[in-house]
Amino acid sequence: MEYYYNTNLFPSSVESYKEAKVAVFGVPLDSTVDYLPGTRFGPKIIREAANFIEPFDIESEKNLLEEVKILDVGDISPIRGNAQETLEKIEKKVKELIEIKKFPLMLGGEHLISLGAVRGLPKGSKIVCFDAHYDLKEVWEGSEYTHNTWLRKGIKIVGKNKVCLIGPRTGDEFEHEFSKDILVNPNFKNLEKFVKGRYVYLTVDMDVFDPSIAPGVGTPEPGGIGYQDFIEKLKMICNYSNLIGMDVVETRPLGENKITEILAAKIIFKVLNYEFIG
Ligand SMILES: [Mn+2]
Repeated sequence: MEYYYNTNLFPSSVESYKEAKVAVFGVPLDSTVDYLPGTRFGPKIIREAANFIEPFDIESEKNLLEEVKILDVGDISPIRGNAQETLEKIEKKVKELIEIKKFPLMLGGEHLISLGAVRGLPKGSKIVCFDAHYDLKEVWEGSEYTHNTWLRKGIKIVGKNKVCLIGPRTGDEFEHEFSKDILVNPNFKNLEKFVKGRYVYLTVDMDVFDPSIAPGVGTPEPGGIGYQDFIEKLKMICNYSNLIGMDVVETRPLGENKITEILAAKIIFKVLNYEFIG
């Protein structure tokens, strides 16, 4: 078995689109407001980190690249200053991949890109969103299309009862009020009930983790979850749902400190292990 290592690409185990089961693509979109810019480099640094970590998984005792047919299909270039066009491109890509039974794995980029993916999901799909923030504002900095507003738009598509938020710990009073109608931080039993047998799209904003283990994010927020806690929930989601796609967003480079992108790559490997190897 040959692997195709190239730090510009996510590690791939097949050469052609036709053979692939998992299609990885990046969307190098930066935050609309440059408080802590750099999420446009997210896809690049996650790909580099993914080439660095071991494809062999001790828990499953399997080599991910031998077991799962992965192909990096490149980037979707965001259109600067034109969120709608960027979202349309993502929607089209996700729809196309799901139709031909491939698993879309999107690397961000700021969290707005997840709205494009949600638009491309089949009817009845649910969303599980790991995030420090509600992302439920109606408008932010004069725009309805930002990382702070995307989930509000997403809920308009899938419905309030089809969204589960894990890890939110900051937001304004209006988001907080709105969030009372959706499933937030469920216990294991309720999370199992929510995902069981359903098509689930998983979106992981890296700021859900505590900044001590994931400092390289667009909007760090103290008091986040740890790796083991995340993994336990992830395992249950993968075991009980029919995972239809995923993204990992909001990673940004911090020079020599590469722990955030290594964590991002690691959790992607874990999802692929739980979902496709078991
Ligand atoms: Mn977010």
